[in-house]
Amino acid sequence: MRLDAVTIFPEYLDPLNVSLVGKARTRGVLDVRVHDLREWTYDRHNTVDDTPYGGGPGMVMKTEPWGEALDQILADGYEAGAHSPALVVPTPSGRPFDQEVAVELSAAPWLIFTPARYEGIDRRVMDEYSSRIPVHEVSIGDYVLAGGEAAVLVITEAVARLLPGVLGNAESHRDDSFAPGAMADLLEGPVYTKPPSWRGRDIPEVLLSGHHGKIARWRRDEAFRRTVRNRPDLIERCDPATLDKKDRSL
Ligand code: 6GU
Repeated sequence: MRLDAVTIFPEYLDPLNVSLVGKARTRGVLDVRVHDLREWTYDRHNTVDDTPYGGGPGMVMKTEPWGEALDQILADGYEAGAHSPALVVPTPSGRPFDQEVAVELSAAPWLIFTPARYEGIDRRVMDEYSSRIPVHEVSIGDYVLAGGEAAVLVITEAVARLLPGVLGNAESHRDDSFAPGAMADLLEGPVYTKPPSWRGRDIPEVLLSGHHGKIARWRRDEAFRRTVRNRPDLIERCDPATLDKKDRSL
């Protein structure tokens, strides 16, 4: 997968060199290119923003630097053999980013992120590019960040770990909270490792029983309890057929 990101703070995206995403890059699974939007400014102050038409607080990012940046990145990418680009526009007014969107984006061959600062980008930029390529406006939660760069890190990590050959063990996705399957709509329960007793706290005995049926039942009950406590909204909107009689008694 090819990833481009255009930002006025390229160093904010340095963490893309670290850990899982960094490893995906060195393995050649991910081709990441970070660009400085100010390369496409031509005045002495490298201006990227201006006052909003109609008045109001804050500043709006200008059309011309974004248009030139995106035109050049698209042309260079096509030239290098990339195809089927899509824009990912982080914005608090976008569609909620969740595991389903992550799976959808992980199937794309080429994503171009446009994290904005200030009050956002002049609307005409997205109108222009959405007439040419898919544009996904996404929000990572119901709070306001100072800019979209942190969202780029979040989205990239969620997408990269779904790419073939990135996680060591393909099974690692299976029990993820929010993964489809038997535990769909339930959060993951608690996990334990050695030693069996620590500061007087013993691991739940069932995990030492060797009884796989009992262990599976216990894990499901713990997942259900945790979901009721932390995310009652997930229980409300789940398919009742995915709950069993024992869930209802908890
Ligand atoms: Cl994607 N950007 C900004 N600036 N704030 C956010 C967000 C994105 N998602 C939630 N809040």
